[in-house]
Amino acid sequence: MFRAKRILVTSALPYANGPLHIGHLAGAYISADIFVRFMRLCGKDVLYVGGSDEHGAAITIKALKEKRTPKDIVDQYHADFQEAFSKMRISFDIYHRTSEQIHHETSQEFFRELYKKGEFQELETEQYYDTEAKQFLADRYIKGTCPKCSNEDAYGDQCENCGSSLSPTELINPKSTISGSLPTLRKTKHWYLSLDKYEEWLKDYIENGQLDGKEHHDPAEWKNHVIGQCKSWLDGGLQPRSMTRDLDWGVDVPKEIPGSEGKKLYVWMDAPIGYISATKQWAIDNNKDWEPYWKDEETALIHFIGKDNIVFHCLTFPAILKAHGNYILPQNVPANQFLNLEGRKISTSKNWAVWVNDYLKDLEGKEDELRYHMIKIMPEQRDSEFTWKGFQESVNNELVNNLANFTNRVIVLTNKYYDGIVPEYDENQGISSCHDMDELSFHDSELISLFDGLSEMGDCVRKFDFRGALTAFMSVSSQGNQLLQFNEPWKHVEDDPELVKVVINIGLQYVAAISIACRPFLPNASDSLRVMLNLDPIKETGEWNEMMNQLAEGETPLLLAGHKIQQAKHLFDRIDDETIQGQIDKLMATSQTDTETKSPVKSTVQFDDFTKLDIRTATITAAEAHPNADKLLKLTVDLGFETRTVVSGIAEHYAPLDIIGKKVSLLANLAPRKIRGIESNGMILMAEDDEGKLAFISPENGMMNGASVR
Ligand code: B3M
Ligand code: ZN
Repeated sequence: MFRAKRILVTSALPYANGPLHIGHLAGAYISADIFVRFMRLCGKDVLYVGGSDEHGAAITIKALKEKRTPKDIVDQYHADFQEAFSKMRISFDIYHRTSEQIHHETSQEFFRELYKKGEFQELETEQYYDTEAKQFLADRYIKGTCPKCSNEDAYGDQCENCGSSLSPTELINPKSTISGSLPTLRKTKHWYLSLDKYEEWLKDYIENGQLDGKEHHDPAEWKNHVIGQCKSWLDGGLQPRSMTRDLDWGVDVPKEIPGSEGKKLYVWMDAPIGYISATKQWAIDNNKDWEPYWKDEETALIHFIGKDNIVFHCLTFPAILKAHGNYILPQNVPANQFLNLEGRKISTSKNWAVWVNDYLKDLEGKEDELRYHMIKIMPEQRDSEFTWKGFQESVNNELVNNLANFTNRVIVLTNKYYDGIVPEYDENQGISSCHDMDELSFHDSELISLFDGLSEMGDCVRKFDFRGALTAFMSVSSQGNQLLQFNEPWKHVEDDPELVKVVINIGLQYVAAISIACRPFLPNASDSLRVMLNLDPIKETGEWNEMMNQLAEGETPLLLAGHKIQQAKHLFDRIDDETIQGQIDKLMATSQTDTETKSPVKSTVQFDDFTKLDIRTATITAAEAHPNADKLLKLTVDLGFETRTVVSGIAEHYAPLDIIGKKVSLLANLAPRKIRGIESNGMILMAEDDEGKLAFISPENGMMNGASVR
């Protein structure tokens, strides 16, 4: 697939209605940035576009609340985003905005074309209307109870608690978010895209990677959770979706279309087209042609997004592109899942978040450190969690103790022993290395390990496995450290100077490779290492390929003997407990816990009622996915005196392999029940917080299985 002639990469356009938090970064930006930097290092023609999503109810509601104009709001947050992205070194080729005229024109052209082709059904329906505010209530203008999960704060278009997509009339107890009043129904006319017409075509695209009978991509390369979400939409059947709204902020429905007055494009109609208008603007600014990026089949289009945007990028936008005609479709949509923070869901309204611009002020100069930890915990396949302690451990144990320790030792020793000149070494130094490739010289065999480590990293990036890529990269640094530990050059500089020369020479080749390989993850460290090595800064124009060729051929080293390097400078510093505690305190002090959502204590029971429950300690000895249900696991638990099968609804929270061996409490005398075809004998007790986070009720270590809990 990456034989494609050119690659067009997009990151979701964030709504310009509030600052960026680390969840945004983990979702769609750091991942995309790793990918584009790596592809540039491979010499690919890659264009990376992004921008602010400045339309939609998210913006106008914020404006209403703060008694400001929407324009004022989007100007503020657009500037905010630009600052955050540039400091975090997210390397967009263009960071655009949907309020630009070129975007209005481009999305209107799409609407016009679809209209001309008869892709829309004009439907008059009854929609909620706020008589006080004199406004129709679409999307976020209306709140109510989710019919699926009973969350009381579900929006008219989506429930953020369970992820269901909703329409306002499905909400229980609908309320206007403008006035809080009970809405009334009123007739209005809108243009609906017949998504149902594309259902079979989309199925073929998503499930088989086929477009109009031709192979388009290999669905095995897509993430399971992305395909899974699309399939569940497709299985539910696609409905026509309204592509317009009664609003006064957004892209106008083209004037010449009868009935267009007061109508705006639905934000999810215009926002993805923002990728196209950004490309057009980039082409104007750089005197290039935009069309090959969107219309040539030799372009691979990749969308980086969070999981809440999957349906729009995998189903709606492809249908819009298809309906328009002449556009390519996404080759892959490597969406990430959600990042939680210190045990809870990130929440803007409760201020439970790490705001990127706050981080950049409080921990100035530690941008790479944040990138590193976010990659390490990136929610690629399932939700993951950011904790400040985890962040500190990553920095101190990995960036400082492994990476900086290695590069620093090599650079310091080179300066100390050889005045900073890369030492010449004796080819025939056959000192045993940690690897048993005795037919090769020590130097060559070490460089082969280096090559292998880097190849592994590259393979992972190409598969969108960025956590794996980071692990492979850090193993290269560990190998370097082992080289030093094993040969202890500092002990042998007098008694075996030839050994020391070859060890330092290898170490320097490693550091030179690291200065390139760290680029996608740690761009600042890459710049610093290049200065220390007295090499040109990385321009991301094919340096990876050049390096891999050099290593494969084994003829030209990455750093030539005789080259003079500079002094070492600290690459990373330890983060102390005080800094971390400061951040934890700040989070706790500024967040609001919502006491209303705490479930009230149930009515009183008598002791006799309680003693009817037979709760026992047990150990999970086997766990596997339930063959007939995504949310369930089939567990085998050992009670000491017997083993049992228990079906438990925890598959979305725990991977089977992670819970084998777990001590648990089991309600042992619950009546057996068949759950999706498997008989369950008992119930594992779990604690569940307001955010739906689960934890086992585990007896302390050492307690035997089968003990009574009372
Ligand atoms: N603005 C939703 C979001 O920020 C939306 C993405 C648009 S991508 C075209 O999550
Ligand atoms: Zn819900």
